[in-house]
Amino acid sequence: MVTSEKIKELENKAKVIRRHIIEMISRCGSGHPGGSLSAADILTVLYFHTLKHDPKNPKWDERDRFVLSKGHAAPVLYATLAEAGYFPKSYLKTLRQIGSSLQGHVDMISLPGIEMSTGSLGQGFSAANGMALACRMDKKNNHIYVVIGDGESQEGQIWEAAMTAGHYKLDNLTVILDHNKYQIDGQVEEIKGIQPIADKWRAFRFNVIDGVNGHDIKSIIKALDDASKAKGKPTIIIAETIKGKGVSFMENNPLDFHGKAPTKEEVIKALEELI
Ligand SMILES: Cc1ncc(C[n+]2csc(CCOP(=O)(O)OP(=O)(O)O)c2C)c(N)n1
Ligand SMILES: [Mg+2]
Repeated sequence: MVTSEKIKELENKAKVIRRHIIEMISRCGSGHPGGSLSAADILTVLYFHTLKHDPKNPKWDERDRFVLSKGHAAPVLYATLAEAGYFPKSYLKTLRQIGSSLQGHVDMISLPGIEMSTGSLGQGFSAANGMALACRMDKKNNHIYVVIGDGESQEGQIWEAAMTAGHYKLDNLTVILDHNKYQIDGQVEEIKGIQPIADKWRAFRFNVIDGVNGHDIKSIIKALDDASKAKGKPTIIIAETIKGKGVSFMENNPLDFHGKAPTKEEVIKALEELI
């Protein structure tokens, strides 16, 4: 049972993470705000409620694993890791600077806490399958989580990976689809539709938890709790989200804010909305 105080605490944490996303991207003048903001509540629940992890010991053998398959949303993962204590928050200022470990897409070699380097869409999920299989072989009682995008779901590799996870009955794996309905240049359903998405995952032998409000902390917690209890099948949580969530003029506006930094004036407006 999660208390209302804990829910409030998580809601506030997500707001802080959204503020970091805006500040980081505007400071360096490039990056992906839309898909970072849509995943902020999901990552907040994962790192501050669900995941078994130790920021002071990122390689802890018993840890759960998180893979951000939609690696262009790096700012949300950096902000979350900093808030969790993996590295000082002041380091967020170095996003996309030469020599920084915080590059435009996440790098597992240079940044402790990153389990898989991603950015080439479609690949992170396959790596997560490998982790889930390895943990099972080692008889480890931990869980692997992977966030994928809906545009990313047009990649063939996503479906190869889905077939693998279903075939091997990877019940230590949970996929979370950030279903924000937009990709880089428009609506997913107009560009190359993925519906009926829940049926597709069922056909790939997944336990499907759909209709989850991906911005409601309580609903995300419940979905993740249910996923961890599922036996004999991997789970997908279809999280209904809004691209750019939390900043009114970024919401559902991929042509301006999929991969572009806000101006100084826009930053002021955005931060006012995130108090
Ligand atoms: C293999 C590959 N092709 C193209 C790109 C360029 N790209 C970056 S993000 C993106 C759109 C992704 O859409 P979606 O998965 O819906 O992400 P979100 O809406 O969560 O930002 C594209 C095409 C890439 N990173 N990798
Ligand atoms: Mg999308």
